[in-house]
Amino acid sequence: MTYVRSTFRHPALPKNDLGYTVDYYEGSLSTLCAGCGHDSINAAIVEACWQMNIEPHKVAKLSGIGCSSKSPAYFLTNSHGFNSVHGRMPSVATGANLANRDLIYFGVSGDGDTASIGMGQFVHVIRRNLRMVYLVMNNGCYGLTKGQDSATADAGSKNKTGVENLFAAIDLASLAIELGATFVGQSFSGDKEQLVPLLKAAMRHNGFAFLNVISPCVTFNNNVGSTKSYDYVREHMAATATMDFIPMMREIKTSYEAGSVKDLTMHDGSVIHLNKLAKDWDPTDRLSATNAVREAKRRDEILTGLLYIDESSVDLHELLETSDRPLNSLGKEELCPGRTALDELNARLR
Ligand SMILES: Cc1ncc(C[n+]2csc(CCOP(=O)(O)OP(=O)(O)O)c2C)c(N)n1
Ligand code: SF4
Repeated sequence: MTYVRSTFRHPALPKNDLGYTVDYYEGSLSTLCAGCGHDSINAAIVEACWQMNIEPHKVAKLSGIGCSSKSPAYFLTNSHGFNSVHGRMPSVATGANLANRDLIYFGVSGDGDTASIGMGQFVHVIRRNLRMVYLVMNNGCYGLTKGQDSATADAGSKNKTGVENLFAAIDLASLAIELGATFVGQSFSGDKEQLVPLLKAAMRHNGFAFLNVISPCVTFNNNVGSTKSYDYVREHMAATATMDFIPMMREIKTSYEAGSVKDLTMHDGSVIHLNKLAKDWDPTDRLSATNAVREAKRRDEILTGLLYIDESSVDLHELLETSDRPLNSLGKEELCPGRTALDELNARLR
């Protein structure tokens, strides 16, 4: 492996509406194992942000601890970033978001980071509908600490040493739907075509957007008998729909057959255009989404794509009626309105 990356880029590389080529959205050279699924997800994030004409300095990347949580170093170098403590990314994201609502919050976590030590924080950030993308790079093991089974490893799945996992898996997508998440998607690191539009829609969602992305660990959990290996996931994926994301104000041009198509309008006027593949599934109906995931599981399939969305989602700022401006833009008068205002406030509480 070489640790030197050329900075040369072809002068004819396409530019987005901001005039940036895709390399402007890249991060540092990855130190993950060659072939790690996490690096493919990082590449999809770079592509999605470039296509969406996002100013990198308008993004804050947040993570916990793990190989997955190292990932924010490998995309969007020109963004804000905070690599926090194991399982504690949601509370850092909550604080940052409440202080500055004008950034796109991009949280990256692992199945260990979320489904074990971070479970308490995960369920509460869902409940609060914090506006952020929360992406779990799910490999069914603790990659960074040498491949122990995680809580998302399926019962009966075998790890690299051939030992079978005895315990039922926590299905993070089902859990998120059950707990009231307003956007839930599931994908595979090897399916960039599906992952990029899902990421774009998640970044535009007005609330908590959860993405559970199966991301094989080539070093510790890519063996025969593992249900998170590249081969197994490729053989067992079943997509709910093919999907286009159409940013606000763009004309919708499609060639899908009538009947199978569903358009979902997002808070800012962007549209998710779905060409439905899964029968008896309605992405705007929580029960239908729950049943679709369960039915797929019964067939030994991993349901991918957009699973559930609440188009009328109301995020934490709207619920709390906070200032519509970031705190750092408020002046002294607004932050400290003086003795009379304080007395009036106290009088109202008596
Ligand atoms: C408080 C605390 N407990 C345990 C650890 C050890 N530890 C580091 S990463 C990790 C699990 C990582 O697994 P996952 O989140 O699935 O990420 P992956 O490395 O598989 O991407 C653990 C247990 C730690 N760093 N801090
Ligand atoms: S140990 Fe596994 S999860 Fe970690 S970088 Fe290597 S392949 Fe990826």
